[in-house]
Amino acid sequence: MTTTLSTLQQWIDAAAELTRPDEIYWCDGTEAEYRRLIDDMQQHGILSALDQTSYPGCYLHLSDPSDVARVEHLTYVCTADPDEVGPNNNWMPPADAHAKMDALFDGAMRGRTMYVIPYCMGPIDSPYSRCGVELTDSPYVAANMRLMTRMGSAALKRIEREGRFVKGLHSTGDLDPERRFVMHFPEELSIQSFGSGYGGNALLGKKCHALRIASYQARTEGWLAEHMLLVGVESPDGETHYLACAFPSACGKTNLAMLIPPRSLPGWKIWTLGDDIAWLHLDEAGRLRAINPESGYFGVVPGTNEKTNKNAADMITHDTIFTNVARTEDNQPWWEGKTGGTPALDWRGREYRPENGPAAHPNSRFTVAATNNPSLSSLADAPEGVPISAIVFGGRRPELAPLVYEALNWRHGVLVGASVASQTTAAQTGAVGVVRRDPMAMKPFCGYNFADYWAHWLSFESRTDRLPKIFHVNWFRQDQAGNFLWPGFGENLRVLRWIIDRCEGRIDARETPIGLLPNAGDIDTSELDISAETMQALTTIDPGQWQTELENIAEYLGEYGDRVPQALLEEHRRVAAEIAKHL
Ligand code: GTP
Ligand code: SPV
Ligand code: MN
Repeated sequence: MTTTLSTLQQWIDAAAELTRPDEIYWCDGTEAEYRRLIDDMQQHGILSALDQTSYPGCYLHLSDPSDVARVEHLTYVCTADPDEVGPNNNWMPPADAHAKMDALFDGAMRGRTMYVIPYCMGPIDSPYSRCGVELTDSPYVAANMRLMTRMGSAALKRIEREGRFVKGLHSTGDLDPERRFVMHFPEELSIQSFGSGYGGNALLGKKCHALRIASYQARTEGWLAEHMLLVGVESPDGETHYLACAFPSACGKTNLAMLIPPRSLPGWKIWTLGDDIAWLHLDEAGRLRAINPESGYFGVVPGTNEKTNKNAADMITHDTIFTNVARTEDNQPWWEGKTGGTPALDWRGREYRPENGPAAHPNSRFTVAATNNPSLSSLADAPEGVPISAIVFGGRRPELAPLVYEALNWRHGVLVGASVASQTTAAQTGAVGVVRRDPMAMKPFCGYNFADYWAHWLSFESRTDRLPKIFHVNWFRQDQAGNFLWPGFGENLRVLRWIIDRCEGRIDARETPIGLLPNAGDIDTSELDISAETMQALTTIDPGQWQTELENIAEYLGEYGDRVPQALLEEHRRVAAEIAKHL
């Protein structure tokens, strides 16, 4: 296979000239090709088959122990003007970055195959979708891209028709952490990633394209590319609301997107549109609509079981690539939080010993096609996407943030989003459990200056009067002993119900300085083992703590200097003044 698009062919020729692969292979996206990739990787020791009787079509990949998460400190956005990327990104002049990357890529694919992966982010016939081509020397990346994106001939056809695509060049190199970079060139619509084979560093359609490059494009084109799950919540009456929820990495998006309603809420149904990324556009009627650019899930494995998330547990029993989980004696995958089994080999392939730490890496992942998901929405491929009733922000806050609150209006909601903070997780290298600001859950993913990004969010207010309501949730409040106050998982539907009732104007709320909170008793806790005091703790605020929080937020916004929109600062002053009245 080659292409009729000369710009594509020329770019591939130039990349091959630089990287010197032995062979160039064009991915067509067929099942047969996927099988060949899997067989090939097994022969080369990149994948091993798990027990095919209990886990048919499941394989295990163990990555280099230094290469198990995104590397934010090695991720750059390279634009002509450094101010354009802001304090939220690492910046390098494009020419310097190219020189650095050219040196790394020089001859890097010798002895390897270069896979040409044309992909479409979003339904293949959606006007909102965007395409890219990833060139990689990793068959693991090729197989994962097949599960995660609409990859192959159909995408290539669209690329040839449109003549426009994001260029992604990737090589695992020698996996030397000193020679590892993920570079974005939004002005050139290109990405170059070297030295990592892991998830968000290597599957370039995901965070690199669908968030960093797409957010940059979305700003000039008037839409939003967000780190959000997309879920449909159907009531027993058959009324479905679509929610777009932005939680930082490893903070519950996949789980909420495929939640199983608790037995005490019969008749409710959950339909998954997406678990990680949403692209939002205003439609002609002024409603915000969303598509999921992905078509598969790269999800956190630890903690997945029949109780927390039966849909995910079921979905990963077949046709799944596991990365960095442990194995039992009889070659079944194993992870912390799995029901049954004991680990024999850990995620590094060593005999499991508790003193070496967890058996599965805390950021071990599953890759599956969305079609594995029992709760996949029938609208997952709808070119027009789904209309959004509510935007929900959230994070891991052991204290302070209540279970749920509603912003007073869009502008206040943008402040709530810009103020998101969360404990860091194993999804990125570095310390875990440190609360950091993660505005709109986009700290690692916004491809331009956050100050401009907040202005862009605010600008939607003047474009339509049909914007969704904005909420904030926190499933992660803890008591002194570190136990979660809220049961979470399926029970989160109780909170979604309140959110939907608010959207429909069916229920009152209590005005507080930080926004609208549920009245006592309005979050249904029937059949839950939760005390009135705990619910009280989850649905009240401590003005003293919030005063400190507002000071911290002001300090954070201050890092963005004069570029921060005045409207955001005014909103901050208004909330701070409200809190001061309650001290
Ligand atoms: P990324 O793929 O990194 O973007 O993560 P995500 O936001 O999709 O997170 P995910 O749903 O995979 O959850 C991450 C971890 O949080 C898992 O170990 C879950 O078991 C745990 N988790 C998810 N939802 C809840 C919840 O409601 N309560 C509690 N206590 N833990 C949760
Ligand atoms: C995240 O870290 O938010 C993920 C996993 O979804 S990765 O693809 O590695 O970015
Ligand atoms: Mn994510």
